[in-house]
Amino acid sequence: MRDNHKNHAAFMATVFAFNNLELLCRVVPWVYRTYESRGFSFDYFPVELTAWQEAVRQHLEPVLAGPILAIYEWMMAHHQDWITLSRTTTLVSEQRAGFQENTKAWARTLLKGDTRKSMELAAESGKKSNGVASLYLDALQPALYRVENLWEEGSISAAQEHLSTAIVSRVMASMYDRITWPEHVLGRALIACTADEFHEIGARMVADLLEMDGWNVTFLGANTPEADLLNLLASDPPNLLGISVSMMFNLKHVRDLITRIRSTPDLAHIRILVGGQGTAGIESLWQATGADGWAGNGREAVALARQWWIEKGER
Ligand code: B12
Repeated sequence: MRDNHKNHAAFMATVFAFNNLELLCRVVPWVYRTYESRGFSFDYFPVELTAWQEAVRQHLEPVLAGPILAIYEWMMAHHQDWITLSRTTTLVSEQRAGFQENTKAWARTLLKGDTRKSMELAAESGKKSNGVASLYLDALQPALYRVENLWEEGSISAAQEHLSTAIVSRVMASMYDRITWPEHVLGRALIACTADEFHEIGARMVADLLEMDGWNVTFLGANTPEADLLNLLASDPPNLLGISVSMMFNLKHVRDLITRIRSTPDLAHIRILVGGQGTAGIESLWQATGADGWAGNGREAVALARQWWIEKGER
């Protein structure tokens, strides 16, 4: 609960910083649903929101508190609507999740903790042409989204979700060894997750797929502190920076980072691509981060990066 309140503060700060109420409309029904599936009464929310209002009143000057309190009032006035939406919508639609015929089977294998079978299935896929991309994007990604649905409903535990992710990481590491890597015919790319962002599998898929397309890739993984990332960029600026963000409360980090990069003359030329579930579904969101472009999945990321590289060569 303490983490969730910390996340609430960071999330509301993002809503205000981006001045984007659509964010609330996506996330509040999800919060209602996940809490209810874990045994909370919906009556909890008016109590929680009243407590937040009280905190805002206590800690902020009235002139600053006023607009914030108005948003909390609006959220409370729509309590019944949030309940309805929590029962009728999902954060990631089945269509966007890209569920395939084999998704349930993969999710079952992951949830059972069957590492060997996962490795065998992956090795089979890897032999086909475009097999690695297909394994990542048409099998593992939808399977993890499916795991998410089950976690959200309260049908599986956090431990089972961790188990699935751990197997996916091991499968990806095993594929890395099997890939025939092309020459580095394109530029240098650096892929990172923002500070406080612990979801790294999607970014890692993007990193591997870019490398398979001929980029010379550096992958930093989860939770990269902003100052350290800026130092690394300054020491050897790449042509392309990919930033991954899954949690919407981390969007502010993305915007702050990009603002700093743009205001540093030696880095201002870097093309910046953003992606991850925290940027998906609301176009104005990624645009407000100041990035040059957005891609919804690994294939789109590779296509856009290549297009940028070709455009650059033509200039
Ligand atoms: C595994 C997982 C975790 C693991 C991550 C471990 C790891 N090593 O990565 C751990 C346990 C750390 C975790 C923690 C949390 N998680 Co989590 N997690 C997931 C889960 C089940 C899978 C994530 C994943 O790997 N997906 C598969 C990848 C391949 O998909 P992807 O990330 O979308 O990536 C693709 C695209 O988005 C895009 N892309 C991604 N990055 C980039 C970057 C660029 C540059 C580009 C162009 C494209 C791009 O391309 C990728 C490949 O096609 C998701 C469910 C889901 N829908 O994904 C929840 C999920 C993301 N988590 C969620 C939550 C709530 C949390 C926690 C807050 C839980 C908690 N109470 O502690 C914390 C937050 C931690 C933090 N500060 O970051 C929610 C977010 C909901 C929301 N409101 O936004 C989700 C959606 C689950 C849910 N439905 O409730 N989580």
